Amino acid sequence: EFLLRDMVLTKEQLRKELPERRAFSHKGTYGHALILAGSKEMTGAPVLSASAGLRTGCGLLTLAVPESAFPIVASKINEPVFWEWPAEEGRFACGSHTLLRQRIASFDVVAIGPGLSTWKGGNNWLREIINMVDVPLILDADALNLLSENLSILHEKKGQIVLTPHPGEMGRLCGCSAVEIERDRVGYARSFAQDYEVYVVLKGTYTLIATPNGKVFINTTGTAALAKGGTGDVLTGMLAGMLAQKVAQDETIEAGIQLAVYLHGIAGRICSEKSIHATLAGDIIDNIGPAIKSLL
Ligand code: B4P
Ligand code: MG
Repeated sequence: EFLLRDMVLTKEQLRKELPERRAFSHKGTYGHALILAGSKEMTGAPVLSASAGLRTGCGLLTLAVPESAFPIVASKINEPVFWEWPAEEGRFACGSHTLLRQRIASFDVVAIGPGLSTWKGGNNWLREIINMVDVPLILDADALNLLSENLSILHEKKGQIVLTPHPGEMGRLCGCSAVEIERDRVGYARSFAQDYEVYVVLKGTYTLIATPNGKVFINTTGTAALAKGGTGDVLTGMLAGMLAQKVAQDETIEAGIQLAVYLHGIAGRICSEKSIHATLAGDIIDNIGPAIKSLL
């Protein structure tokens, strides 16, 4: 029981980790996040992730989308810098990493996955990125599905990697069903994180954070208001926004991951006060501010 209490994330511990907002600062102080998301059919996910990232406090956010999705995505959101990525059949084209290689040094964190879709050769596309990115790299949604085809590309990583699977995606990564994952959430998350030396954020009613060195933390702030499409994309954006600030301030990322997961749950709880049924992913974004404020 003592051990369990140690693993639960608390407000007292996390409020100390909240990035400071200083009077003498500018957008460069708070980091630059890059999010690669979207496809011709999925134009909502990039918008959710990018807004969530900016609301979480990063100074600058670049949103890369396939050019086929660009006009729709850009018409929905004003704040990111847009990057039209060459497209093939409506999604990110393979062999189009040259520009990323040139610009990679300007980002503090990279997130990939929401609304990406999957395609033949996608694992190789992802592999090139894993080989290139030396700042924290967040993989979610279809990036996890592409990864499942060949997990060994994780061994080629240059920087820290954060995976954010729900139990279905975790099952695909581990070669078993979501039901089996749910029977031993701590066990699966811990061994995967240790075997591949990555952070695993295993989502669910009590989201777990497993670290490369075998620690596991439990978040209890979630709510069934979050059980709706798009809330995972919001979490990915929040992680990117928070880690950008941590990296820009030369801090380690573990507490940043914890903060993002904790605040996502609190934002959900604030929404649930109005209605646990009617909450939309966009409402979670609108309540990131109040969630942060509740920590101060
Ligand atoms: P996808 O179709 O891949 O759904 P998605 O696009 O990833 O949705 P989204 O990004 O919005 O939500 P996500 O789950 O990432 O997969 C859906 C399928 O996955 C389901 O049909 C199911 O088969 C499987 N699956 C997903 N969750 C499962 C679970 N818990 N148990 C068994 N199978 C599951 O992110 C949702 C966010 O909301 C997370 O942060 C999560 O922690 C939070 N959340 C959801 N319900 C919550 C609850 N009751 N309490 C607290 N937090 C909750
Ligand atoms: Mg998801």
